[in-house]
Amino acid sequence: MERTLIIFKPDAVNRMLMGQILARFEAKGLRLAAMKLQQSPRTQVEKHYAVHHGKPFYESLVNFMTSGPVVLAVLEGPGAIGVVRKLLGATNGREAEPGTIRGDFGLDQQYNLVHASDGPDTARTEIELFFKPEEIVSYERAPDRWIVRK
Ligand code: 3AN
Repeated sequence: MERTLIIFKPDAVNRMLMGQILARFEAKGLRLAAMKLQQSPRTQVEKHYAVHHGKPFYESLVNFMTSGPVVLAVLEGPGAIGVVRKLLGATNGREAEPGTIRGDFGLDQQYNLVHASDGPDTARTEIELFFKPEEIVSYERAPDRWIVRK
């Protein structure tokens, strides 16, 4: 089962949109494998956004992501990485299609509510960066057999 890391960014927490966003992931059939609230240490956020180091928005992005608590989660399901990216929509809320999370709830490029891994390699490294193996739970929900045909 494919797993992806998502982060409810400080704007999602402060705008009290997490419940509505999580409801969309749940309604799609994705399953939570882990979830926690934390105030992220700067070093961890710097590692997470290492690919953006040196870009003009890097400093501001790290400041934003450490400005308040975030909620980290691992979602799983067939094709979860691509499915979640599609549900989120384009990075900039002004360009994201209506019907997507960013398209429906956002107007900004930095305040774009949720981060999600963009590929299998990043998903693996991001899950390892934010979660200990024992924090990830494998289980089945009763309706799972009606969500994905075995
Ligand atoms: P995504 O979150 O859609 O994967 P990335 O990986 O290109 O987007 O960018 C990571 C984060 O950096 C974005 N979520 C956004 O918060 C921020 N970001 C990207 N480009 C810009 C930009 N031009 N100005 C401000 N922030 C940006």
